[in-house]
Amino acid sequence: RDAVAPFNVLMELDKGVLEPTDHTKRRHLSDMHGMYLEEPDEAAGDALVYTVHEIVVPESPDHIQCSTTILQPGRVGREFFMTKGHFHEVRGRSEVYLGLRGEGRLVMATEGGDHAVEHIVPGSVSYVPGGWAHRSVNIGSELLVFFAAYVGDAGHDYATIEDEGLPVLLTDAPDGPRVERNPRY
Ligand code: PAN
Ligand code: ZN
Repeated sequence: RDAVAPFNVLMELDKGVLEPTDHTKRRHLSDMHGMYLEEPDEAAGDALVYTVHEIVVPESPDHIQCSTTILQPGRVGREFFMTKGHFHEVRGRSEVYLGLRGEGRLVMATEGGDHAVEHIVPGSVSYVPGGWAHRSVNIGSELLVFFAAYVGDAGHDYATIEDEGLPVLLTDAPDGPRVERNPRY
């Protein structure tokens, strides 16, 4: 068993910043090449899309990985800024998302092509069962911030959905955010 002493981390609820944080990763438009239907405008440069702050614990099923994600508002073509999205490498591993700020959607899908879309708002608790790929989308005009906790050895498989994406897209339509079939899926 990996011994970890009890500890506390403080979160700035509206910013998602963890203090102390063990590890921070940033994803820019260039990290998401080919994941949006359209190529980003050159004027957008290499904009920051999201930041993840992680609490690092051993990658074992005895532990629970915790992180916060801060998704910037923005669009590429008609699609809202989103995370890359992934299956867990160990397919059966589940995850919980707690919404803290902003307005988003959590798009989930199985390898068989079933899909589900849930809301992320302050106070929303979303349960992502094992076997469901998941991607979060910021449909608002401010930051989207959420906390995630998942089984320690889950791992991340980005490759499976990298090329085709998920069955549906979240687009900015004149009457509001729209869930559209993904033509590439
Ligand atoms: C989340 C995600 C985080 C970033 O902590 O890892 O929101 O999204 P991507 O990992 O798809 O880039 C989670 O689902 N962890 O398992
Ligand atoms: Zn996950």
